[in-house]
Amino acid sequence: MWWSSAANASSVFMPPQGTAVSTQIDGIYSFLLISSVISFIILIGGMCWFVFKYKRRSSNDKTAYITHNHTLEFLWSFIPFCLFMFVFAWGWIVYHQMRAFPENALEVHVVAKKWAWRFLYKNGKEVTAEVNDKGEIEPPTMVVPVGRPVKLIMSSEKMNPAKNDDPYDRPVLHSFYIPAFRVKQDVVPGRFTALWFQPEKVGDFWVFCAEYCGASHYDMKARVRVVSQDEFDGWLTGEARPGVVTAASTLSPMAQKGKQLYASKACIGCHTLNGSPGAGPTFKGLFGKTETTDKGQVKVDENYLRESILNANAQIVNGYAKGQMPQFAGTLSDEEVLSLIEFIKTIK
Ligand code: HEC
Ligand SMILES: [Cu+2]
Repeated sequence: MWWSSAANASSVFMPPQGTAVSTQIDGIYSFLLISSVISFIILIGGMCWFVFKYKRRSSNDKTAYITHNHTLEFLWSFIPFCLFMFVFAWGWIVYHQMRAFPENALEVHVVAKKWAWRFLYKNGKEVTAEVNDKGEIEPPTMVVPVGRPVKLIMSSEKMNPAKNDDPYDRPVLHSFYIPAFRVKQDVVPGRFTALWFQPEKVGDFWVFCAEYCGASHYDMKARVRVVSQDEFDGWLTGEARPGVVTAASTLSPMAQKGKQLYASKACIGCHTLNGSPGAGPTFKGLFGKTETTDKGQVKVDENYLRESILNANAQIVNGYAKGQMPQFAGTLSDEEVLSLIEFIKTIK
């Protein structure tokens, strides 16, 4: 299945179980599914059978005078009641485990914005989406050690946290979901929420944003990479970033810097490099083309790019909405804007 392609696929309905709690959750779900199917068969099957068996066959048929039956009424209330209480208690126990945070957990901070995840480790290591040497976007990859509890402390921030007076730039609700671990938690602006899991399988697992009211949550992909403790320690203190080979770049140092800003300033969440539209227009072939905006036709040159980056709402590209892109005036230096422009020029 496509959603489990990041790890070894196994189950038909759900991705492989990457944590101990996923076995328990799948147990509850299977129980609910199977008991619902059985109830359905008894109820609907019984109904059909009664319709057939007690069909009025002639005008002499009289309905028996039945007012009630204590035993039956007690049973059809008490049996479902026991079933529901059983499911409630079972769910309570598992939920309680999921909310009891182990003391020795490795803590990782998760910061969401429109439309990307960022992972921060205590030693200052930061993971964002990146552009690999093939020019493709690599989703941010959170690396964690196997067999050890991990606690995520999550928050949602503005696209442009340094700037306060942009009316369009508001943090939004997200939902952090790792299907293979069976854990999901809302990420709420203005407060911290938390989540923990203990990965039991080495491998790569997808992270999705399961919040669907908003333009591009569907596109907020990330990965959890579960590795051995040794490999984790080496990664945490080392320079290497997942998916990015830092060797021989053909970009000029300035464009190289622009490429980093493209990832770190969240442009990556809205502007693709491969021609497909995201929340904003793609950067592919942008420089030099003629763009149609609400102010008419414009040739895309350095000045147009500068204006588009610093004051996005000065002109709106056809087919896109005003107020989606934050204003970067006051948060990007001239040199940073130049670097971004140099980078955009290289995306042919
Ligand atoms: C939340 C999404 C979002 C983010 C983040 C974002 N943009 Fe945009 N951007 C848009 C949208 C939507 C448009 C089209 C509407 C408009 O013209 O304002 C756009 C337009 C542009 C354009 C004009 C494109 C064209 O086809 O004419 C440029 C250049 C641009 N953005 C650069 C950037 C850069 C550089 C960054 C990061 C520093 C960035 N954007 C961050 C959403 C975003
Ligand atoms: Cu989201």
